[in-house]
Amino acid sequence: MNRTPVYRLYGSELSYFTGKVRAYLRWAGLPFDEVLSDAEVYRQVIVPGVGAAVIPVLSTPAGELLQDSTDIIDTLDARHAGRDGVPSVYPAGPLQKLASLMLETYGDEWLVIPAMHYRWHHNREWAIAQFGALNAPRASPEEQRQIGARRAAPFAAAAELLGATPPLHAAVEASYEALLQELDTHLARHPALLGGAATMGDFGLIGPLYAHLWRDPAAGELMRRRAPHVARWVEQLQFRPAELRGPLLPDDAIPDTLEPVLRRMAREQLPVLVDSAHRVRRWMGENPGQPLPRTLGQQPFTLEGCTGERIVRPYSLWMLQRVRDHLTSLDEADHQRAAAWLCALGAEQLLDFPDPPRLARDRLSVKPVH
Ligand SMILES: N[C@@H](CCC(=O)N[C@@H](CS)C(=O)NCC(=O)O)C(=O)O
Repeated sequence: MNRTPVYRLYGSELSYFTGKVRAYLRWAGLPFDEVLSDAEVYRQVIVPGVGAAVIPVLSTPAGELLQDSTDIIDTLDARHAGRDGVPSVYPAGPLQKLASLMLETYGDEWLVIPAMHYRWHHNREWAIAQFGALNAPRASPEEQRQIGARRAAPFAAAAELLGATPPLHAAVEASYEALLQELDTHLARHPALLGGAATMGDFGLIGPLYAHLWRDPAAGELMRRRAPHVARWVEQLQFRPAELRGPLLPDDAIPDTLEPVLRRMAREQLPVLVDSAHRVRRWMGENPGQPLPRTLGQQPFTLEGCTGERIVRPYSLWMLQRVRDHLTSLDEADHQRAAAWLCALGAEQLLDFPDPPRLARDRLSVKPVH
């Protein structure tokens, strides 16, 4: 294979979804270079190229600019997996693939709550300084602080909008610390989520667990102290990913130790997705054919027995559509096996999910497919 960089990743060490795509590119062994998304790059490449100020963005040898970590990984997986020793992010086994897609949705669309909480409520000054330094690398420290505060403001506000309001802080931390414990127990026995190899679910979890929860100082200290096996997995997936290219568990098995994590997803996130689906269906009925706004009002959610409010994100349903597409594509025997497994996890809501009309991605939100 030609080893000169053919892909270019625009993004930042601070960014959740850049960490996901970077880990994938390294794991897949695809040659790429990375360009920091400073103010100039946003102005000259990202905003004109993708129509929104968002990272990560990947440019391809054919001159395409891809955005959205899932689309990027799916595009590269379709082009490269199975050639030149590049593995696929998708397990061949139907149950393992289902678990992998569920965990991607959980990492991308739910663990944003603890990630943003720890960054903006425990590492705020540090994060502002980093935002400034990365956005304006040549500015003075004072200018960087001002630029950082301005650039960081929407992200800092997002922590509360996503649900980490002051009354929920203790619940967010209790839920995250319990998750760390569950993952630590699992990763003490297995190199990755489904055995010896990373799959899409690992790339979903590495988003929050690298940039925010491993790399930010206070959260990183918590992870290294409380969950050393999780820290080891983060470091392998981000820096030594060849170590996570072994075999998956045989016979489409899901490790027992992963079940508490999947149960947590079913308990915390799935009811929110069901509620979102009802709201999105209603909105689509009232606004036929229209692209959906990025957020659609507020909805209640429950963490560790505490109820809060968060913004409704139609985009999450596009992620879930991927899980539903996989489930509905299964033949009868596999579907029955998946149904029994989902019921045992308390995830039966995935089986009779109130699917909205079919959705396509539309920059940072979604639109109906015509
Ligand atoms: N779902 C998208 C989300 C990308 C995203 O949220 N990127 C963040 C940085 S990690 C960003 O640039 N956000 C700007 C914004 O949300 O307006 C993906 O998978 O790429």
